[in-house]
Amino acid sequence: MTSTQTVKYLRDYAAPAHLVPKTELLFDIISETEVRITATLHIEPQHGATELELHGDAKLHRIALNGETLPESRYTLDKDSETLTLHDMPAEPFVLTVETEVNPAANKSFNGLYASGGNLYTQCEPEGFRRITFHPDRPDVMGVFTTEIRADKAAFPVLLSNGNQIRSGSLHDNPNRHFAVWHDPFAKPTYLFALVAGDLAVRRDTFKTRSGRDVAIAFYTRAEDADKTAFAIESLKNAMKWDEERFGLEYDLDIFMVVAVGDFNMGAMENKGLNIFNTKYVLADERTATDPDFEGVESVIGHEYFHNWTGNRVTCRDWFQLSLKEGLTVFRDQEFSGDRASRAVRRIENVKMLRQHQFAEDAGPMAHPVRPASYVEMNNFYTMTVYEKGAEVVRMYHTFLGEEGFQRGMKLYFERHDGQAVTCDDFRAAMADANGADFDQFALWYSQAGTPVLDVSDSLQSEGSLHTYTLHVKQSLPDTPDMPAADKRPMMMPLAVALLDENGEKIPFALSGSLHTETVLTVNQAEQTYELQLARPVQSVTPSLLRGFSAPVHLHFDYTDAQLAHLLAHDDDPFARWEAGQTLYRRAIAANEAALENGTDLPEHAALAEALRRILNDQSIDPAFKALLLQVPAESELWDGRTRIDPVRTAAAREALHEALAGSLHGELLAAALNAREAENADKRGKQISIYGYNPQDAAQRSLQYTAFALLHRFDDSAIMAQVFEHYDEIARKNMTHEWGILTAVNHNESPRRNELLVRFAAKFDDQALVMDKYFMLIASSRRSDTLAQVQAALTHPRFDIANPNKVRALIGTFARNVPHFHAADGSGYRFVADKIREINAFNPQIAAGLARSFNLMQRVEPQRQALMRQELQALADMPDLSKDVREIVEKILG
Ligand code: B3K
Ligand code: ZN
Repeated sequence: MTSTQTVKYLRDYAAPAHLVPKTELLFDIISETEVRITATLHIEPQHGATELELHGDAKLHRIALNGETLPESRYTLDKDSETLTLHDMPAEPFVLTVETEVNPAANKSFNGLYASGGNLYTQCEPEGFRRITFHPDRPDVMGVFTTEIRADKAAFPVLLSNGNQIRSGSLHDNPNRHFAVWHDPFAKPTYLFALVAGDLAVRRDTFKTRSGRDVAIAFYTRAEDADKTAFAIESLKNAMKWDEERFGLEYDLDIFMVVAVGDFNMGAMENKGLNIFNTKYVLADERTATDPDFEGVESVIGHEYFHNWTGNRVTCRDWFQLSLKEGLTVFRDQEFSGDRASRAVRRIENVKMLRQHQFAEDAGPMAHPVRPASYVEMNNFYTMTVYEKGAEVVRMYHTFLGEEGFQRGMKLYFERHDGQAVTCDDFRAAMADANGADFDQFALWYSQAGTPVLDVSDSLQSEGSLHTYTLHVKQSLPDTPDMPAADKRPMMMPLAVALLDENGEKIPFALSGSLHTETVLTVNQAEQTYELQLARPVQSVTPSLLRGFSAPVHLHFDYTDAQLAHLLAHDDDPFARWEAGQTLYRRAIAANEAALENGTDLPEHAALAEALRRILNDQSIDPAFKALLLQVPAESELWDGRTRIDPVRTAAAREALHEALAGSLHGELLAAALNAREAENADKRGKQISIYGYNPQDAAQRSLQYTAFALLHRFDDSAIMAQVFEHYDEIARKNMTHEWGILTAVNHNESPRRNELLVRFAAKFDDQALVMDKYFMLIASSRRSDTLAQVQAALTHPRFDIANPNKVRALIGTFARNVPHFHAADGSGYRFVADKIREINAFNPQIAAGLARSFNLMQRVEPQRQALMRQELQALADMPDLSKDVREIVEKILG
């Protein structure tokens, strides 16, 4: 392997030699293919430094020092590291003027300044600013920005940048051109810089802060999308209010702008005062968006808004600290969503996502701590670990300290660090100091990768009137590529527990003097024992462990199936209750898998079906929670801790469980689906169709309805198909959640009728880009035997565009998660995805690197598939022009 990658290490951090407290930018937009940028940097050398290092890869026209053009002999430009070194600079403050030129229309990496549909947009985090001009471009170099934009009035009527607009008007030399000047009074790093120019519609609103200031709200979209921002605007206002009420944080500028763009590498970006969003997380109406889409909009709008304090006002010292802002802001957006509605359901959804994706990352070749120690391409470290595990780490402070203590920590954090670029240790110190708590050992969460394992066992002893319940907890940490288990030290974590008696009642117990019905144990040693004195005699104890998923770990306890059924029936902690069901599902699928491997009969799973029957019949359970209880773990969770995996067999075993349950429970499932439909319709008779909008209560009923419906299709697919065909239009007319619910349920059906439905769906929404993404997702997620052929055909669909990240994620990304097809034994799935990585690598390395992660499982699949995967990855690694983004991932997987 030819690897000449430059690795950056956290341990090499050095404070900046030059500060840039003030930056003036002039963007002269000639056309979408030509933009000239003049950057005026007010530079303050530190400690007499005279060699200035800037980063950039834009076309450089001129550099001037205090107004005098510098000869080329005064600087060296290293193309590989995109570093411009200026020699013999003054040791006193000076002004550097840099003139560059870029071609936004040719920029298909969507990093830096790029064109989309004739408009111009920026994306600068983490290092996109250097695609525009030259600057130290590191987050600990913060400054105040003033930005002037000049452009043609007709082609670029809207000119936006960060902060407040301080001037605008026509240009004297050309009345067809205009300008706008924006000033952002808050010092910020370059990664939060943003510019938008183009022909956009705007929808305005206002928000009054609790101190009585009026904040203008403006949402910019293409004209044809302007009618789909109402929900996002409401979500923003809810988020602004929530941050005031729960965190005491108020917005600081006079205007908050959001711009939606269809070409975007990720979800959204928190640029100061000018958020730029993927259309997917702004545009939503009931005809085109599902309930989870609405929930996604609310949560991402919240997330980006919350960054204004956790990210922008207090930012990261260096990119290794990314979780400082991301883990904290994910925690905040999760709390926001939980406070809005269905806290328990939201929590379980977050845990599901963490376990499916972050646990898999932690168990694979890309495993890294929440604060990575090294990287080649920073864009590869916007990971589930940094975001989602990072949020769990923040949640653990909250669990230890409680809401009040946590908020005391937040207050101290802002008192100490407002306006600064800081580290994860600074956050930890604020939490500790504000509460007199000791979080020294807790620091290991930031440096040790891999999911910890807790092996828990128990015993019950009675002596006279003394009943002692003992929990024994053993903690272990796995090997990860960066660190062997032997070098890892025990971590500190909260373990929330309660004890259930034979009736499902919580048993009060005494622990260190006080009486509890549940408690949070502090686990901080390799092995430890907790003795709980029961307040009354009991026949048996069933422990409810890791309640609320109190720590991001694997917990093993040798429950009997009967104990799990007991928890599933009675536990009052929704996570623990759901988890009991999940464990039963995992056991059932493992039994199926063993039977498939040995060629024996599949087990019947009668006891599990019985437990689920009680759940289905229990009218006291929230329908959204009931839907979650009916969903079996995804394959990636089932592979936890395993090697020599045959992914297709796992998928078949999982599918066989679905079929068995559908067979045993079809009466109950039908009743549940019909009741849920009835409940949703009850208050709507005779009203307009638009009443089928999003609200959490109706969403819960729809979630249950279509979870049950998808299972029913496994029981009797031809009857369901006939019914769907007859009622499709009538159901689909209600809203997209209904339409999507039907389509996903029948999407695996081999009959031509399924294809006909998809064709109708695509024809109906041909002009709706976000719905066409759904169409491509349906094609790519089907278990039908011809799926690869359909995916290949979809590549030539007029609405497919390989340059558009949403389309790539919808078609190719979804296919790479389609277990039976991606892991097809003949290697056709691997070959297809590798070919697309090769193609996309040429223009959008970030998106290509995202797809390369699909091969993460390579080391853990059985030898034949492993060889097929290796062959594809090796071919990629051998490409001379492979981007450093993709190379970093591919080489790590190859090992
Ligand atoms: N901070 C951005 C992510 C930037 C990703 C760069 N590859 C969005 C967010 O987390 O809010
Ligand atoms: Zn974020």
